[in-house]
Amino acid sequence: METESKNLYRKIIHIDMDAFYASVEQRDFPEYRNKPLVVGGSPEGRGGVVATASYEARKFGIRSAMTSKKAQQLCPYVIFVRPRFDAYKEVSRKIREIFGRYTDLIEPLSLDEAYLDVSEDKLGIGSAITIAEQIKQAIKDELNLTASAGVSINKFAAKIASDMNKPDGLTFIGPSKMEKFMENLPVEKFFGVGKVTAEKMKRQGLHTGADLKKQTEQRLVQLFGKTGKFFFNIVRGIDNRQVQPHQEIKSISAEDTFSYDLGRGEELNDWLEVIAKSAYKRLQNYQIYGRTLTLKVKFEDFKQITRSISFPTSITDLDQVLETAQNLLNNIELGEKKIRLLGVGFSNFGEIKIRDKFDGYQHSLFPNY
Ligand code: DCP
Ligand code: MG
Repeated sequence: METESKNLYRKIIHIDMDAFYASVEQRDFPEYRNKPLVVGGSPEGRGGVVATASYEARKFGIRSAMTSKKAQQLCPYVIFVRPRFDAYKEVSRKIREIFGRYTDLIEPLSLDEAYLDVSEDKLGIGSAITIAEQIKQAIKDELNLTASAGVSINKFAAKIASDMNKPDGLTFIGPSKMEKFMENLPVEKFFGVGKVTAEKMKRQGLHTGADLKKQTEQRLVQLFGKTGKFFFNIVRGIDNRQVQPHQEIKSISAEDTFSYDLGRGEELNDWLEVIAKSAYKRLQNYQIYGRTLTLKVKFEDFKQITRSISFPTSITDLDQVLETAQNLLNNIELGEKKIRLLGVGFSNFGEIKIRDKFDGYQHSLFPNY
């Protein structure tokens, strides 16, 4: 029945801006247009590496992560420009705003790249291909930049697809083409297959998806550990990873409820130190520092208060954290009341960071089967 088949497959779009930093530079500085251009690095001094190269520079073989020296050898008159991260962040915000017209299920992977789940789009368009076309057009009209899109039924295929017809591409890998497509894919194209794994695969006679498909799941797990399971599924076109909208980090905190209520003079200060240190550790994990420290106190009667102090600059030092938290606690009129929970939090961050599903700020390439 039609209503049933309608929801059989997800509609996933992967969008990736073309030669991102370089295109922004060429857009903003007409003198760079149609010229071989490298963002990042400089041929003089200690060198540095290429962040990205304009398509004109790529014709000479210049690529991301190459040394500037090498880039200049390949094209002696290539132009080097300094990155302007603020400009790229601004574009990044705007493309996300464009995505947001169609869905709230947006998972940014970097400034220039995101997955969208448009299985149920806000405007009721229904066709993921049409949505991808509209997004590309909006990026052109409103930002004077081009993006490439991949449309498919899962994240993996959508991401591979967006890279297939760059620049300004739109590639659709539908369910009927999926398995054939995966079979023809060289092993290097699979997630997590770096040089070392690729070599290992080739030694085993595994060159393409089709070769992987002939292996049993057990064999793949034996060879490649947990990732083997991912390979087993992906060559069959199965990738159930959800598009996970990340949230901007507004605060980072740690708190603890005590096994019994504590009054002043008991181990309250010790616990405060433990909790403050744990909150501070999270800050370090995320590499993000805020100007405001907040102490949260819940009393034995479940009433809760917070006390904050804001500094002119970010709190980066553990001693400052401990001292500030201690001062805030000392200034609370406790009387005979006991405390059942303490929390220490940080906010007022100077930059935007995205919270991952992990508390460690890394991306998960592999689903947890
Ligand atoms: N980047 C970087 N260092 C790298 C790779 C990328 O600093 N080793 C930066 C510069 C890129 C941006 O990230 O412009 C986006 O990376 P992409 O891999 O999407 O590369 P581009 O957008 O530049 O090119 P493409 O058209 O191939 O997507
Ligand atoms: Mg890109």
